[in-house]
Amino acid sequence: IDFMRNVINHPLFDAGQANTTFIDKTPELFAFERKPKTTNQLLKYIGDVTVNGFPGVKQHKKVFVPDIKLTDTFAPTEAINAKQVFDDLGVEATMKWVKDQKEVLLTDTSMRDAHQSLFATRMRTKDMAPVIEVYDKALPDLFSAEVWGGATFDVAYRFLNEDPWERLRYMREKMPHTLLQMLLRGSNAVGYQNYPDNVLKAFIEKSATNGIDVFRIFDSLNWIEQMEKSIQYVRETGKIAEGTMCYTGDILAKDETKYTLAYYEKLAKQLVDAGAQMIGIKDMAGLLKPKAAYELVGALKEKVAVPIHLHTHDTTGNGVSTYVAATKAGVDIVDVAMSSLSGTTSQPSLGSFYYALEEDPRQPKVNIENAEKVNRYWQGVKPFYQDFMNGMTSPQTDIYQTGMPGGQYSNLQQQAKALGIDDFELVKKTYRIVNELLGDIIKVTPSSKVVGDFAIFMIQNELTKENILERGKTLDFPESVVDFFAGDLGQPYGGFPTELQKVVLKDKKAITVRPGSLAKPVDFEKKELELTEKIKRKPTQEEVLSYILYPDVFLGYEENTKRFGSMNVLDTTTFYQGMRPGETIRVKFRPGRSSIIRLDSISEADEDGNRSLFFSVNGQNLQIVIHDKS
Ligand code: 3PY
Ligand code: ZN
Repeated sequence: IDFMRNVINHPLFDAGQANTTFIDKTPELFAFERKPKTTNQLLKYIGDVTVNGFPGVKQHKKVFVPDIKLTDTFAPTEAINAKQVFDDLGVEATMKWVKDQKEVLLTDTSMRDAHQSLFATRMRTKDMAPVIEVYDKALPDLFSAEVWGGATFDVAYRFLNEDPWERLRYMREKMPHTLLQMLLRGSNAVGYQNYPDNVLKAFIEKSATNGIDVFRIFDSLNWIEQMEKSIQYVRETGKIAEGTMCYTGDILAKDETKYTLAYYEKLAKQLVDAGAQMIGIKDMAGLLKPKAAYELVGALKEKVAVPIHLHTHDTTGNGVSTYVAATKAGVDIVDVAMSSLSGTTSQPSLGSFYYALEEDPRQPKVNIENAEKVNRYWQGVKPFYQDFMNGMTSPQTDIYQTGMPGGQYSNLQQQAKALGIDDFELVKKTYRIVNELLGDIIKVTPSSKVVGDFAIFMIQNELTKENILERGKTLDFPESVVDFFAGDLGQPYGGFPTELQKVVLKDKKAITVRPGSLAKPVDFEKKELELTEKIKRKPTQEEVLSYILYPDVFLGYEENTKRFGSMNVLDTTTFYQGMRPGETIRVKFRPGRSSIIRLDSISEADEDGNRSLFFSVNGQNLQIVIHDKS
C-alpha cells in the first residue's frame, strides 16, 4: 500500500512518464517507513528487549533522558557552497572551487566516523533526524558531511533494525544542499572481504543514485590496484572520487625506511594517475604528528594538482595541532566532528579547530553559533549510547608505538577479555611484535583485524618471535591471518615475509594478483530470484546488493522487520533497554496518532520459561508472552 501510494504520488507517474524502468530507476518509491503495523508488534519488541535485553547493553537501572529536541530555527543563507557548485557545474569546477577557497574547508563526520569510533556505530537515524532536518541551513559552509559507509551499513541492519539505504535516501531528501560523503573500503565496499568487480560497480552506482556525492576510497594495504576499479566506477557515475592513502609509521622518524615521505608522494601520484579527483590522507590511528602533517601536506600540494583532504582521529590527543599545521601547509579540507562527538577515538572538535585558527586568514567559515546549537543537541543525545562507549576518556599516546587504529582499540580489548586475556598491555606489546613479523603493514579495516587476531593467537598459544616458525608448523592459524597470507586482501607494500607465509599457509597457494580479477561475476538475476524465494516478495535492487554483501545479516533484518515492523517510532532508551514495570512511554505512530503505553507488571517465568507482560495501551489492557532466554 505504501509502495503504491509512493508510485501514484510520484511526479513522473503524475506526468504520465513512468515507463517500464521507472520502478527500477526510482529508488525513492521504496522510501516508505516500515512502521509497526500493529501495537502488538511494537509491544512484542518492547517485551523482548525488556525480558532478554539488547546485545551489549547492561540491564542497569534505566536512565531517563528528557526528550531532546532541536527547537532552534535557522535562516537559509544565500552563500554559494560546494554542493551548489557540484550540482550546477560538476566535479572539475568543484575541485577548482575548493582550491580557490582562502579558508580551510570542513567535513563533518558526526553522523559516520564519530559515532562509529565513539559508540560502536550504534547511532539511530531517529536521533540524527532533528539535525539532518536543519543541517543545510545551520551549516551551509561545510564542504561535506560524511554520513554513510564504513561500518554504518552492516550495523544498521545487524543491530538497529534499520535499512541503511532508507537512511541515505532520507538524508539526501532532507539535506539537498550539502555534499554527502561515504567511506568505501575499495574492493571490500562496505564489507570485510573482496567482492567481484560487478558487485562493486553496482554498489557504487546505487550509492550514487541514492545520494552519495563524495566517495572516499581506501585500501587496507594502500595497494593501488585494489583502488583503481572503485575510482573508475565512481568516475563513471559523475560523482567525486577521493583516492585515499592510509597513513602509518612516522615520516619524521630517522629509522623509518618504509613509510617515508617519498612513499606517500609516489602513492598520491599513482592515485591521481588512476583517476582520483582528490587525495585523502587517512590517519586512522592519530599517528600524524603536527610537523609531519606540515611536511606531508606541503609536499603533496607541490606534487599533485588535486585538493588534499585530511582525516585524523584524536586518539593520541594532538588532532587540532595536526590540523593547524596542515592548514599552514595549505591543506584544502579537514575532517572534524561536533564537539560533543569529538575527541579520543573520534575526530578533533569542529569548535576547537575553529577557535584554534582565530584571526588566521584560513580560519574555516562556520556559523559558530549555529554549530553550538547543533552541538548542544548532540550533547543531549549522547547519554542514550552510554552502554556502547569505549571508556577511553584521555589521549592514548602509546598508540604512537602500536599504531593501532582508534576504532580497533576498544574492540580488541573486548575481544581479548572475552577470551580471558585481561592484560591489555600484553596484547598491545604482542600487536607490535605481530606487525614486525608481518613486515610492518598498514593497519586499518580489515588488515588491522589480521594483526589483532594474530596477536591474540600468539598469546593463546604462547608463541614468540623466536619460536613461531618452528611451532607454527603444527598450528592452524586464524582464518583472517590465513586469508591475508593467501593474498585475499591484496599485496602488502614490500611483499609478504615468505618463511612465515609458508608456515601459515601450509599447502594452501597464495595469489599475487588482484583478488577481484579472479572472482567470478555475480549473477544478479539469479541472486534476485534466490532472495525473492527467501523473503517471499520482490526485493529492490538495493536489497539484492545488501543480500550479496551480507546474506545472513540481511535475512536476519528482514525477519525482524516482519516480526516487529520498524522500530523508528520508539525512543532510543526504550529501543535499547525496554521498559521497567510502572513506566509509561508515549509513542507517536504518525502525526496525530500517538499511544500511551504503560508496562504494569511482568510475571515470573512459567515452567516453559515464558513470562507475561501486562501492558495498558491508551487505558486498554494487553498481555504479551515472551520467552525468557536466560
Ligand atoms: C572503516 O573502514 O569503517 C573505517 O572507519 C576505517 O578507518
Ligand atoms: Zn576514520
